[in-house]
Amino acid sequence: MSAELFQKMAQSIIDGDSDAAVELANEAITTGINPLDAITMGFVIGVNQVGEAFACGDAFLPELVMAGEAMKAAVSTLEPEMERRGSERQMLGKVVLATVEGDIHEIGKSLVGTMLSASGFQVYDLGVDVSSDIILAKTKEVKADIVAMSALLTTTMVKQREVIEALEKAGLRGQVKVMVGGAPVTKDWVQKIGADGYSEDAIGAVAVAKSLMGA
Ligand code: B1M
Repeated sequence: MSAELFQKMAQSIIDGDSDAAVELANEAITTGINPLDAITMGFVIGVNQVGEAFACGDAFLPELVMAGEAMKAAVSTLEPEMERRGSERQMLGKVVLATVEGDIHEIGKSLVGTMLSASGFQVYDLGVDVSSDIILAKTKEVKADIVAMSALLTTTMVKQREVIEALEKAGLRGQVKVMVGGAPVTKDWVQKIGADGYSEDAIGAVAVAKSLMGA
């Protein structure tokens, strides 16, 4: 039963059909399916398929855009339920979150933000295409414990290093942990840029953030 629903979810993204995606997300909520399962076992399968087709030249930018819009609509529909299910309510720490400069991919970053706030972190989501200056200013302003950066492009990953360098220059690196993520981010990259942690997905991001806080 769920398998069929997951398949329909993937298909709604492949079709770029935001209305169907929202309807299926609502169906997941009413039937008690874990919203994160709906995302990872349903909608993400579709968006990955469109991404692969785009990489091979079998799909074009309009399809990528429509898939992205449908994915965003589905995740936004599921977000309140993810927040509602978050059981831990104590404040674990302050996180400044952003997709780095030059990069407008927001879905994975927002998912990480939702999971972190559902798990008890206070999240300051600065959005996408955020410069190191803005990240630095917000880090200072809120006295963040963690700076969390997403990058989906091999060309924008370098901005993660730029932010770490800016934190060092401002004398803040000793007071703040840095975690990074996004499809092209690897363990090697994390070591190379001197970040404190990374994760391949949103659930892992919560575990990493907690361990960085010593929780
Ligand atoms: Co773009 N795009 N895109 N895109 N897009 C990719 C990333 C790409 C791999 C597609 C491909 O070619 N196969 C490719 C990058 C290639 C590369 O750099 N090697 C690509 C490209 C080339 C581009 C453009 C350059 C296309 C163009 O214009 N010619 C352009 C770039 C624009 C820019 O940013 N300047 C572009 C644009 C877009 C859209 C706007 C159309 C749209 C985004 C819409 C939006 O976000 N509102 C889009 C989409 C949808 C994708 C794919 C298909 C899906 C991304 C996504 O949302 N995944 C993507 C291919 C793919 O990844 N399969 C692709 C679902 C999401 C839940 O996963 O974001 O990976 P993800 O996040 C995960 C993990 O990575 C991790 O947890 C999340 C949840 O599990 N994670 C973290 C993410 N951040 C984290 C942070 C953490 C920890 C974990 O700690 C801080």
